[in-house]
Amino acid sequence: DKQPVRVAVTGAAGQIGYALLFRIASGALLGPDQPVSLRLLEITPALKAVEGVIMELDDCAFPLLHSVEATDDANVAFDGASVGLLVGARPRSRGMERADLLEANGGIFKPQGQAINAHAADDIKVLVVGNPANTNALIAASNAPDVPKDRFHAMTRLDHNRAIAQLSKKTGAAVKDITNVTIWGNHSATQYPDIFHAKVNGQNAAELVNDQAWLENDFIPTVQKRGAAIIDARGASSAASAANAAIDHVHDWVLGTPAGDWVSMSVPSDGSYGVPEGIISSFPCTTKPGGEYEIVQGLEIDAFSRARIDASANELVEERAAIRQLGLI
Ligand code: NAX
Repeated sequence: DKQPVRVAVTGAAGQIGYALLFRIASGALLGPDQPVSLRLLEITPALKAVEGVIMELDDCAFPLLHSVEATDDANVAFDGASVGLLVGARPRSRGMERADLLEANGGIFKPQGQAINAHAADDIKVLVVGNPANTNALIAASNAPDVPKDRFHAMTRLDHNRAIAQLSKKTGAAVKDITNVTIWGNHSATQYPDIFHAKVNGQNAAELVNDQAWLENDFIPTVQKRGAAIIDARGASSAASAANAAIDHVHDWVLGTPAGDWVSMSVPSDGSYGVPEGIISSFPCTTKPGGEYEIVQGLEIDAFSRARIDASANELVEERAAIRQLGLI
């Protein structure tokens, strides 16, 4: 029998946490034969709510759930963890400037990076979901100097899945027949969903659609602003779809992407495609079982895509300058 893998989840009492934990415990994250041990991190006032979630996890009697523990101490939560899902973050409140938002999140992701550095397992893989996810991931990575930088990712898989869904609606093709979609840049309204390399039943998606007006005025803004549309309709931000995307990201990171396809992951830039080195930006990535990923190389980028990739990367460069100024990295 396999030894349990320890998975740390922050913000466990939140709405994404509630959609995420049951799927991790069911085997959707690491596979149907891999037992998991959950460590749930929350702020002290939310620990009681977490106890309620643990009662429900118990009541599912998941065969793969080896143990669950809740704590308000990051050093305990990340102790021995091989996977860290960093979901809890400080949301932007009314009138909050970007610097205030980054500073408030620095107060969360700096100590969590330090705790990961000191206590996580050697094979730790971290996915940051809490916004501003890309820059929060950079704060955590920068405060974990002994952990390889490529173990810190931010989530743009929800955007990737949203792009596939929109393309499926437009073309009438099944989701399973759509491959090679890419999200470039930041998980923000500047992100660039790219269908110029995407395929629908093996055919180039942009050529098949052949509708520049739809691309510019419908597809791209719909994907960029989908989070706001869901808040508007549901009265709360995306939770189940965000949890699903987090499962997809880590599942594929650990278990590999299908041959011929890729996924969008925000990873530390190595300068590929002219994206400034060091920022955590979204790229098309392939993975192999065991946890290595590679940025797909050699895609042709035309002027339309170039301008959009640059705009989103520039936003990340500005956020990096702001967290440097605040002494967070
Ligand atoms: P909730 O407000 O429901 O839950 C967040 C939880 O985090 C709360 O229970 C809070 O007590 C906890 N928390 C706060 N500080 C903490 C700390 N220092 N340590 C541990 N826990 C802490 O938010 P939810 O809807 O679950 O969203 C969580 C985050 O995901 C938000 O930052 C949100 O913006 C972000 N999202 C990111 C997405 C992405 O694609 N990258 C999409 C969905 C979502 O908007």
